[in-house]
Amino acid sequence: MKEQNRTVGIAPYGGSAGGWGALKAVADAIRGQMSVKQDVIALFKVNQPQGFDCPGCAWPDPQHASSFEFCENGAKAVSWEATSKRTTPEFFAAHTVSELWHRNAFELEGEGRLTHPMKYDAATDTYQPIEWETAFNEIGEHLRSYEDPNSVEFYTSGRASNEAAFLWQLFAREYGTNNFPDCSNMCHEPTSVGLPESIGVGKGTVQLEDFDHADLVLCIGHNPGTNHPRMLGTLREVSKRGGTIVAINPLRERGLERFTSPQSPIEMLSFSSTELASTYYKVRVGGDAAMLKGVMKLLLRMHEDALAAGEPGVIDEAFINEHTEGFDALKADLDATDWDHILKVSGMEREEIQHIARLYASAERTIVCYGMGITQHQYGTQNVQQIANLLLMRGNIGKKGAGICPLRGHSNVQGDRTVGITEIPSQELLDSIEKAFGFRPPQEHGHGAVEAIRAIRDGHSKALLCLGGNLAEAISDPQVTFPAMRKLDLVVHMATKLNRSHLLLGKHNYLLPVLGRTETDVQKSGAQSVTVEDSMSMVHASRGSLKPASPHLKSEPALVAGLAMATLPNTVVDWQKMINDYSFIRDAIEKVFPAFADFNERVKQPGGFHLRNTAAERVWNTPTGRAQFKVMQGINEDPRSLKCHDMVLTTLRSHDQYNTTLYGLNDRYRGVTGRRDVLFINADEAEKRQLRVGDQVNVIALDAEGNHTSRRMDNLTIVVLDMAAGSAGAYYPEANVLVPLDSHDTKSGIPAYKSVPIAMERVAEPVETSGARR
Ligand SMILES: Nc1nc2c(c(=O)[nH]1)N[C@H]1C(S)=C(S)[C@@H](COP(=O)(O)OP(=O)(O)OC[C@H]3O[C@@H](n4cnc5c(=O)[nH]c(N)nc54)[C@H](O)[C@@H]3O)O[C@H]1N2
Ligand SMILES: Nc1nc2c(c(=O)[nH]1)N[C@H]1C(S)=C(S)[C@@H](COP(=O)(O)OP(=O)(O)OC[C@H]3O[C@@H](n4cnc5c(=O)[nH]c(N)nc54)[C@H](O)[C@@H]3O)O[C@H]1N2
Ligand SMILES: [Mo]
Repeated sequence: MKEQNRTVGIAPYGGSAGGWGALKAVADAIRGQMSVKQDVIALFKVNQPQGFDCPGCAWPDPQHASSFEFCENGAKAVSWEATSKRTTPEFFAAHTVSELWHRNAFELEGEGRLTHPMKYDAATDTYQPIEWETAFNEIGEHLRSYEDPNSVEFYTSGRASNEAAFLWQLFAREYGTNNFPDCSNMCHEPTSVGLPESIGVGKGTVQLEDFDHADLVLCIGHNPGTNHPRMLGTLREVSKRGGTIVAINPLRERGLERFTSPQSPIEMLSFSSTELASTYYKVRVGGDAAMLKGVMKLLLRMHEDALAAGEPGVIDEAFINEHTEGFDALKADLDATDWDHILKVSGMEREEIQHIARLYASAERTIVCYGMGITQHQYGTQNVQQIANLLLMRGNIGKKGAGICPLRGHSNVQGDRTVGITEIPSQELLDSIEKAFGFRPPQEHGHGAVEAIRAIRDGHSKALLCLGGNLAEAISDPQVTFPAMRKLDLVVHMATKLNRSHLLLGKHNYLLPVLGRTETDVQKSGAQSVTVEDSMSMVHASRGSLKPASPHLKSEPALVAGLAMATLPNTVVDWQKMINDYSFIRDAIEKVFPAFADFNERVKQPGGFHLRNTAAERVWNTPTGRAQFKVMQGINEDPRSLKCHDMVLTTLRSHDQYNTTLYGLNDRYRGVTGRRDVLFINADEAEKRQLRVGDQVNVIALDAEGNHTSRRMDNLTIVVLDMAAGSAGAYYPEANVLVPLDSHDTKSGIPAYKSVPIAMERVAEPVETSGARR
């Protein structure tokens, strides 16, 4: 293959994040996907008090937004849903499922919105239209035929509204199971599991206003320029007012460095930008706990030195004494951790860690933001707890301008959890459901995502019902997952667009189309609103305004209620009443969860209302009533890795994708255009292996001992980026072929998507690839 062909679509990006590039990308998305008239209506209503909640991300909205909040990737998410393209029964009749299986995500979702309820017909190998009533009755019959309710899995993706998710868990629990694999199991589960142990609540403690008062914001392992672009506006304000932002990430992400605000005419016209992160540290993939331990170790030192010199210390002893437990154990652990190990695992210089420690010690108010770079590891839960430790050391929780800020993923993933989507329900939750509805929910815990796949693989689970999402592609290990899915007896998907999970067929398969968030939802009592909860626990209403993509769509709440009524002939729940008027669903939510008191009234306030966060008030909901310093044994994901893994791969989102949905094949800020078949490494690593940009390699996943496994990706093209040594990156979901199902955090079960030890072998005779993979 010719040299110039191999580097096609690879060129460094020189600009800032946002700016004209973002405006152009929005214009392209809108032109390509939807008619101009609708886009204006749609975009202006996104994140407005009377409009719909943007399906893009979970970053909160300023309370009194004067103009609509502009965001490139939000606009893409909206136009993707509001497309005028349709995946009709005629389309399905013309293409067998076997044929569609060979298309990639970009091509499948590119066909547009699903329009009719469909059922798979094995004789023709096609999906065929079916009447709603028939579909409900058949699915109900299948579900009633299983002896053990725990052989059914109820998956939830985080776009479902509070109303839909609440009915979903009610249906599953009345049916008799707590099997709730959900996207949160692959996302912020370490937050949900780790933070309750540390501070008594599994959510972030900050609100948007806190960013107006923070002196220091540490951004660890998240990529706001792509994944929560509206956050760049907040960071820009922090920076403009003189606050310090430090980014800690193996990749130098443009969105964390510089930002041109599309809302600022001056920045736009003068091509200027605001510098965001004043300091950028490239931690090695999986090296965060080591870095955090290094910072904490130095704080202890600085504290002792200060006290010895008769100066005030840097650790908040008064706070620690009054509010916490376990500090001595943490100290002992930090003392026992040696610097060689810290430096080797973090891949950072001691001076760099010292710089972070000094900044932290001198800041009065610190916020730590983090994302998937922290959670998706074998020690994800402990990573989160080390962040909590760091904040507790200086009393940075429950103080204005300070706190912990997990960047949630899907726009309502946090809300779904709040209203009961959990495989490990508390006794309190189960009792409240019993009291409110009069049936006794199953008491034993159910399956999370990885457990669900195992149960399906082993034949214990026979049915999978998915409220949105693309579980088969989102979860690790297609080698195991895909064949497992094909063993199912019943598969039901409720979705807006076609994806590859829908093409993994069991014995009986249904594909049911739903209304999107941008669309009007009219029920007996009139047009309905739903509610969502953002990353900062603000609950607000969302009401669609666009004409539904097809007259045959059902809203998610109506669909769930339809399934429940068809499955449970003796149900004690008045499903129909709640569907006629969603305010009755909110009344029911309020009955089960007292935090939602006066729900229907409070949600009418512009901007919604804030759910109480006890830790933010320094009320610690832990068994002893105190916040806990949690010790992490060891600082490396895998203690053996120092010996055998010289290269660890992390899986990344491009700028042109929403999880498994591909909007396009570009990754503007990382300089990749029209392709995804790439492997990112730094210049030294490339040189060491005598690799140049455009060369091809095969990537082989290693087991814990460093042996080659059968999991591999062939013919990836090398792209050199400014990133940490010993670290490689490839795109999710394609790179899931490298992640074994059993590689996950032992505490939370989250797959270790961001720490895959790999080996590389050079491809001697590079081959032409299509750029996009299946
Ligand atoms: N446009 C768009 N928006 C989205 C999404 C999307 O796909 N597209 N997805 C939504 C969802 S569900 C989620 S969960 C969020 C995800 O948002 P993010 O948390 O930002 O997710 P990622 O892009 O997976 O990775 C984040 C960053 O972690 C860094 N990283 C990788 N490994 C490590 C590590 O070991 N340590 C550290 N410190 N950093 C590391 C990567 O370089 C990357 O910059 O975004 C949400 N918003
Ligand atoms: N290797 C690797 N794997 C990962 C990750 C990673 O960083 N690396 N990230 C993980 C994370 S953080 C997450 S959250 C999961 C994502 O896992 P999921 O949430 O399961 O996946 P999505 O790609 O968001 O789902 C996309 C599909 O949702 C459907 N959909 C879209 N909007 C709606 C709607 O309004 N209603 C309904 N019913 N359906 C809708 C469409 O059919 C679309 O095809 O992936 C995880 N997997
Ligand atoms: Mo996520």
